[in-house]
Amino acid sequence: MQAGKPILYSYFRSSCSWRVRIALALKGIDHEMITINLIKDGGQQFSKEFQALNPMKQVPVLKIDGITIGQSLAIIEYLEETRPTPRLLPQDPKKRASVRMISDLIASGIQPVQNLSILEQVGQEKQLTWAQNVITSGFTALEQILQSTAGRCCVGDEVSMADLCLVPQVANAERFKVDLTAYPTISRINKTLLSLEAFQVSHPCRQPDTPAELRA
Ligand SMILES: N[C@@H](CCC(=O)N[C@@H](CS)C(=O)NCC(=O)O)C(=O)O
Repeated sequence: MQAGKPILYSYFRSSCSWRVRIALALKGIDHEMITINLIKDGGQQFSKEFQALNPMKQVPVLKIDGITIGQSLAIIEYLEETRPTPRLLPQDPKKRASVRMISDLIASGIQPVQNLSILEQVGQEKQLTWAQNVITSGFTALEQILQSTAGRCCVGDEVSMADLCLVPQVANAERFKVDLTAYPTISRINKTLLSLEAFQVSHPCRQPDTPAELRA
């Protein structure tokens, strides 16, 4: 049976969706997009149809090659294994470990603790400080790690999965008004990556579901 075009379920502002959008853009994978509004109508991620796709009720989800994958890093690793060019995990096992360490630091240590559903539980009044504290503590560790791994990118000079995690997390930091002056390496790498086409076309300000006032 012929599988159709891959379908990405995405929300413009979702940093995890942005990771996958960058991977698809870098690897030149033609796909369709279905947007899931995480806010509207109490959140479209809670609909029966979407829960059937991802019981975690989160984006991104990618339907590809006849399977459905949730979890952005699992999606990126699948794309890497099935469509290896350009490479997003270095060949050298030590560099590969660094890429995974940085990706996990962001994907397990920062983003989930400032995700929408957590902030809702923290409450309107405290959520800005909460998010700022989470990101500051994660970025302090990351800045230190990058001192020994970074070149032009998070690990050496080649764009990797770690960079796909970094840029969307910096966007979250900016949205939560985190002062980035204490993180010169993070800021430098972010600036370099944002000049690349794959990061620009996948940017939250340029998605089909980006509201008019946030388009750029
Ligand atoms: N570990 C997951 C996290 C996915 C996640 O947190 N997605 C957020 C958007 S970035 C979401 O769908 N949140 C919906 C909610 O909190 O209700 C991944 O890497 O894909």
